[in-house]
Amino acid sequence: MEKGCILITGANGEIGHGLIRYLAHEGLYKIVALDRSPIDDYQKSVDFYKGDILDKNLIDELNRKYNFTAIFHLAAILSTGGEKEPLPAHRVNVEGSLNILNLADDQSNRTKTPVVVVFPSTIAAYGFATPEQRIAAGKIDEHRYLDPITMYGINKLYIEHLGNYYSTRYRSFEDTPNLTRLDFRCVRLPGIMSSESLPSGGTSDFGPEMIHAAAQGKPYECFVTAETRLPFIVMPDGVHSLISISRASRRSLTKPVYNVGSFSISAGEIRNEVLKYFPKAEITFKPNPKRLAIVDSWPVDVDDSAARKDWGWRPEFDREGAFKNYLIPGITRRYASQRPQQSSPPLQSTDRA
Ligand code: AKB
Repeated sequence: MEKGCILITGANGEIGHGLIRYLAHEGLYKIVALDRSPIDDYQKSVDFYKGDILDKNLIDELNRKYNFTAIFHLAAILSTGGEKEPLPAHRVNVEGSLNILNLADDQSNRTKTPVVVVFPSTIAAYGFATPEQRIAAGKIDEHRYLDPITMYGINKLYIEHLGNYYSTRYRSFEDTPNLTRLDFRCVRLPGIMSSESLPSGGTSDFGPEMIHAAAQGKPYECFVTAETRLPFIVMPDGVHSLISISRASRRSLTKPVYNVGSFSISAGEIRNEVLKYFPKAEITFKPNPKRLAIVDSWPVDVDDSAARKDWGWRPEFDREGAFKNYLIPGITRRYASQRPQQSSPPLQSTDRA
């Protein structure tokens, strides 16, 4: 049995890449990675399992083989993908999460040490009735407007509650002496922009897609309006938030769920930032009503003062630094070997609703 291990589900997703790189570089833990498709920047220190979060035999095998100190449960079907296939999304987002909570519950009890379960929730857990209401609400805390309109948002909000239940009340009617419960910790992430990968199946994807298209010399047709505003964070800060909450002292955490934020920006402002660095970028707006309705139900900004106060959350990158010091240099390097393809068709998300 391996000790001192960290499990990462959805390891091949955008956050998974960043998290594996960070933890592998630190070299403090054995990393166990699970995904349906192989992780491409395969690292020697990683035990990779190709498989489904819904495969209970596989989850049992992991439970038998390893003692997990922490689990980063990233596997999910995002908002646009979830609207296209709501029932598979429910299975992955809810049943898959339940499998992980049961694994962590079993291990916590077996080893008598609480397994820390880190769950990235999302601004999709919020839901505003109208675009006017979201504008009027401004920067919102963790407790209001929790009426999500997407399968993904509903699933995430439910798992926020279920995780908290597992860590505080689950099995409370059982006559089990010395019950040790798992330690559930959750951050609500805004849209994420990475210089290294493109998201798929999300609705905040217009931000990163616009920048990646410009760096490749491809025209981009944005699926929301220029005025559409969302909170965003860049990948290193997203990873940093998950690592930080996983290591915060339990006593400092006063809430089951914390907002983390960095900057709020409209699609038109992202375009302006992109044009500073890629003046020939061709970015047009052709709103897709279904995807726009999803974004219009999300907050324009988040109040993350509780995370700042309780566990010292601070993003490294503000809006200017995110573009100047992280996104533009990284994306430029990534596509440096490719020639501009001005005649290519506009880059659009494959997950258009
Ligand atoms: C999505 O767009 O679905 C995600 C999210 C905001 O959680 N990026």
